[in-house]
Amino acid sequence: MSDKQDTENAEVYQTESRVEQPTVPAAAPKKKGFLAHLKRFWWAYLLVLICGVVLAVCLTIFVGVPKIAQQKVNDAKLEIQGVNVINTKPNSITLQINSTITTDGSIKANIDAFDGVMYLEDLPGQTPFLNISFPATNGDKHQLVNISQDITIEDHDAFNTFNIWFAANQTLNVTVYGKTKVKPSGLSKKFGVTFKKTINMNGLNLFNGTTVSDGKIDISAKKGQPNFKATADIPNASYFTLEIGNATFTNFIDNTNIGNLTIPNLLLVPGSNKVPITADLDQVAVLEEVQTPKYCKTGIIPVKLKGAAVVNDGQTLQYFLDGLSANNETVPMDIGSIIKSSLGTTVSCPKS
Ligand SMILES: *[C@@H]1O[C@H](CO)[C@@H](O)[C@H](O)[C@H]1NC(C)=O
Ligand SMILES: *[C@@H]1O[C@H](CO)[C@@H](O)[C@H](O)[C@H]1NC(C)=O
Ligand SMILES: *[C@@H]1O[C@H](CO)[C@@H](O)[C@H](O)[C@H]1NC(C)=O
Ligand SMILES: *[C@@H]1O[C@H](CO)[C@@H](O)[C@H](O)[C@H]1NC(C)=O
Ligand SMILES: *[C@@H]1O[C@H](CO)[C@@H](O)[C@H](O)[C@H]1NC(C)=O
Ligand SMILES: *[C@@H]1O[C@H](CO)[C@@H](O)[C@H](O)[C@H]1NC(C)=O
Ligand SMILES: *[C@@H]1O[C@H](CO)[C@@H](O)[C@H](O)[C@H]1NC(C)=O
Ligand SMILES: *[C@@H]1O[C@H](CO)[C@@H](O)[C@H](O)[C@H]1NC(C)=O
Ligand SMILES: *[C@@H]1O[C@H](CO)[C@@H](O)[C@H](O)[C@H]1NC(C)=O
Ligand SMILES: CC(=O)N[C@H]1CO[C@H](CO)[C@@H](O)[C@@H]1O
Repeated sequence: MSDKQDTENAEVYQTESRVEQPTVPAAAPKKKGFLAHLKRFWWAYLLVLICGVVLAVCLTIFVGVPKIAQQKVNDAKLEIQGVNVINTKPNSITLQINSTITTDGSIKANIDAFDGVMYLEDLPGQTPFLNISFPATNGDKHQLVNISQDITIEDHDAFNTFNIWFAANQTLNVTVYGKTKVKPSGLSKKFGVTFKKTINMNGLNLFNGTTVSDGKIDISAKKGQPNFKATADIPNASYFTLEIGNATFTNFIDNTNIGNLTIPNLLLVPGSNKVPITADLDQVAVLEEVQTPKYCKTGIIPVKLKGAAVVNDGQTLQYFLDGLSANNETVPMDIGSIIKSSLGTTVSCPKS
């Protein structure tokens, strides 16, 4: 029995001693024991300290720095000064963007070039309509980022839809999204960050505010020749320059088709666009309409324009055509005055 106990005790002791070897002389006075312990195991503490410092540095670099880098990218402001959409072809465009990126400049860091997509923020699905290559930048306070590239339109539906929104809406939200890498100066490592900026931009607002002046009717025009000439002043509240080409619109007074109107070689620039227009109008229909009780008093008719054809260098540009035909643009035309100055007759109201 006692034999067995001894064995058990021995076993227990052995187990304990294996685990708590460093504290075995715990029976000795505490202070002395600790010093002795320190003397013997200083290297372990040093190791722990070094590991701690290394860990802290690692955490800062691998967790803190990426977080800060992402925060700085999030805080950066992207502003666009101008966009040119030129060399417009059915399947490609040349896109030029003048933009600035503003940061607080507190971190010096190089940001890699990256491919970003653009999509309509407020259209569910957020399908990209364009891919753009963004150049490498640094963390400077104020940077010019000018881009010029030939872009293939890969998703025609998405690009057509963007053009419909851009033509119709007063404002629209476009998001630029991409993944890139940031290299803070002084560190050799690069960290992945997400670049996502939503830009609230002005659309064309269906050319609201367009005016038509100097209208002249040519009654001697042969059939198929334009019988109406005028100057249109088309406002472009956006910062886009668009190479549209020959744009033809079907004109309506209420639901009556009164013929076609063409704006040749339309290059729409920001601000005011004074362009010549020609039209092949159904003069009988126009005369009938202007004499109805609705319009005869003022002679001013809100003419509705719906895109019928957009042709640039012989090719149809479906995306602009969609933009100009999805909604009617309404332009008030002083038909009464045009008739008076061209034909010398005054529009009269029907006698009742
Ligand atoms: C960018 O700025 C340059 C110089 O002012 C100008 O010539 C060019 O048309 C601008 N491009 C765009 C897209 O605004
Ligand atoms: C870049 O765009 C800015 C306008 O944002 C313009 O002042 C500058 O001249 C442009 N630079 C080049 C090289 O086109
Ligand atoms: C953008 O590029 C990616 C990969 O190159 C491609 O899968 C995607 O369809 C492109 N999107 C658009 C809208 O062009
Ligand atoms: C923008 O215009 C499109 C097409 O007319 C319309 O469906 C959409 O609701 C508009 N979106 C906003 C946010 O105004
Ligand atoms: C765009 O975003 C802004 C700010 O997030 C919001 O106020 C606005 O309603 C959005 N839609 C349009 C069409 O501007
Ligand atoms: C169109 O412009 C007129 C003034 O030119 C303005 O009163 C009206 O609110 C505008 N409509 C839209 C939808 O912006
Ligand atoms: C444009 O006006 C015509 C003629 O009134 C009409 O038939 C057509 O539905 C209108 N289109 C839209 C999108 O309102
Ligand atoms: C108007 O133009 C369209 C497209 O060019 C054409 O299909 C249509 O026949 C024209 N309509 C009239 C009345 O000239
Ligand atoms: C517009 O049409 C006219 C006459 O058909 C043509 O000479 C001209 O080249 C066209 N312009 C464009 C930009 O396609
Ligand atoms: C009438 C109109 O909306 N005009 C605007 C056209 O665009 C420029 C800027 O690109 C604005 O300053 C105008 O107010």
